[in-house]
Amino acid sequence: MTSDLTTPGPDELAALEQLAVAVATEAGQLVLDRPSDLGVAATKSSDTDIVTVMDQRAQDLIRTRLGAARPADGFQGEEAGGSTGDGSGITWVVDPIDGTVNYLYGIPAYAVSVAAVVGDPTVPGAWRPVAGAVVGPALGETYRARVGGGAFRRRGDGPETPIVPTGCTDLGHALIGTGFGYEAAQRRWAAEVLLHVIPQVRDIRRIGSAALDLCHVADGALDGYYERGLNPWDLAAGWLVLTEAGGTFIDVPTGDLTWAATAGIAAELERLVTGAIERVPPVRPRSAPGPG
Ligand code: LIP
Repeated sequence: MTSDLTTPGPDELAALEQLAVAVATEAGQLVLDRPSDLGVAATKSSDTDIVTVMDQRAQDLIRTRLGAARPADGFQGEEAGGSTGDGSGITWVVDPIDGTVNYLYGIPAYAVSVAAVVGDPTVPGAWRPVAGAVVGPALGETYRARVGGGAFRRRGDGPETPIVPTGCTDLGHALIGTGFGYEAAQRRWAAEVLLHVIPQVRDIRRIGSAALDLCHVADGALDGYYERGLNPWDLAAGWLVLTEAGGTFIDVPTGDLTWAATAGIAAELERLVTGAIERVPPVRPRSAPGPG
């Protein structure tokens, strides 16, 4: 994959965004028809890191559509099977169902996340999104963004509206999202960090989809979010929706930590989370991200 971080021109950006919305919407309709006998088809990093047949079917659909439209692009999906592409400078980073556990349990907080990125998404810190979409089919929500184009949300058949984060400037009144990961040691670590965070904020929400968490900071449903151990496909599209909405996004590749916030509390949240992490014994390094 290329190391070129050049942003495509405005016409290509608009086309990439439109394609991301189209394939995420189609995949969202596919997974919305949730089989009554849905079960766990496989596990990955742990026996609670699950894959359903719908994760793979949705990724196969997205990859087929993107390959037909832009055959020279690379592809990196959460499920098995990626490609480096043929020199277009664009790689699609896709989570076919972000919030898979919610999907398995019939909880509507899950989303299809599709992002076009430049650079190399297999190398932390060496890539960035330039267009993307997050579609929550059970929530009837579609978020879209492209570099320089702003961030928008459509709910159901309603009008598409521009989105902005809250004006929160006091961390003690901030609603903060987070997550805990799939490995027991990682969840214990995250819970111990949370013990230091939760008394200092309004409250915590654990939605279970990083893509939706990031979009909810972008549209003001959350004031901030942090999580450790996310993969590129969890955050690629939500990252761009957030920054194009005017939010602050920080992905610390070395620390494997992601956080997002409305600008008024971003520095405070970073200090709080960093301070909490310094007070908690480190967890063994997470295995490097990779499909499968
Ligand atoms: C999920 C993330 C969530 C995190 C979960 C899991 P998946 O992605 O969106 O924020 O807490 O551990 O990583 O596995 O459902 O695509």
